[in-house]
Amino acid sequence: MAVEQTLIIIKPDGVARGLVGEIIARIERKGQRVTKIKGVHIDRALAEKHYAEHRGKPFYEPLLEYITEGLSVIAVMEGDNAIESARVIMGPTDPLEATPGSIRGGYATSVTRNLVHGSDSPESAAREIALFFGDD
Ligand code: DAT
Ligand code: MG
Repeated sequence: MAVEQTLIIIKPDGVARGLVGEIIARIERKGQRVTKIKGVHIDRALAEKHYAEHRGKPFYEPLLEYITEGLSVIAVMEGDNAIESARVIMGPTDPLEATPGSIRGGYATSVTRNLVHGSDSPESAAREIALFFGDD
């Protein structure tokens, strides 16, 4: 097992709906621990950097509008296999394909508004942690 760090974002509707504690707790119960956490209203420039790989895709503009619509909570979480472990708890990208026991499957209804982000690889995690916490 590898100890990893992953970047978790509770997206704006998750914060607005009061699901921050629930989402963090679900990932904690799987075995991860919070090492850094803060609230950020992500602006357009930061969103473009975070989602650079999706530029030009049909869902890119709605995705940027969504992620910039209000306060997000950004956390670094750490533990054994943190990256894949958090994504198992989150469920697949489309909440309608996610099992009800997952965060997305249980609490979200649309692929655009899928509540939570988790890094997808060690390289993404390092890039995203530097992007959101590099100046702290
Ligand atoms: P994930 O967030 O599961 O890593 P991703 O990196 O492929 O998924 O996409 C980033 C976000 O973009 C995703 O959380 C929601 C949105 N998205 C992806 N595919 C989409 C689609 N087919 N339609 C609408 N939004 C989509
Ligand atoms: Mg992704």
